[in-house]
Amino acid sequence: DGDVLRFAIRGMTCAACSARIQRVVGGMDGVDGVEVSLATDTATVRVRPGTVHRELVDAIVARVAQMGFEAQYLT
Ligand code: 9UX
Repeated sequence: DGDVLRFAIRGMTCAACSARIQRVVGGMDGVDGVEVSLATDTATVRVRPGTVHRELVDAIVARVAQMGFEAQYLT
């Protein structure tokens, strides 16, 4: 199965925030699954095999920013 990308997420204050991010990122091309933790301010994204990681990272950072949060890719 695919690789995993991890992000630090800033700006989440309630469980609906994390649920929104999880739903939106979970629907993006190249994403096979996502778990967003309000407790640890992180998102763990499972990548669909064959996806260019760099492009997906950039797309996720931009999409999360559109929602009013900040995602930082954790290497
Ligand atoms: Mo909770 Mo988050 O009322 O954008 S949904 S603060």
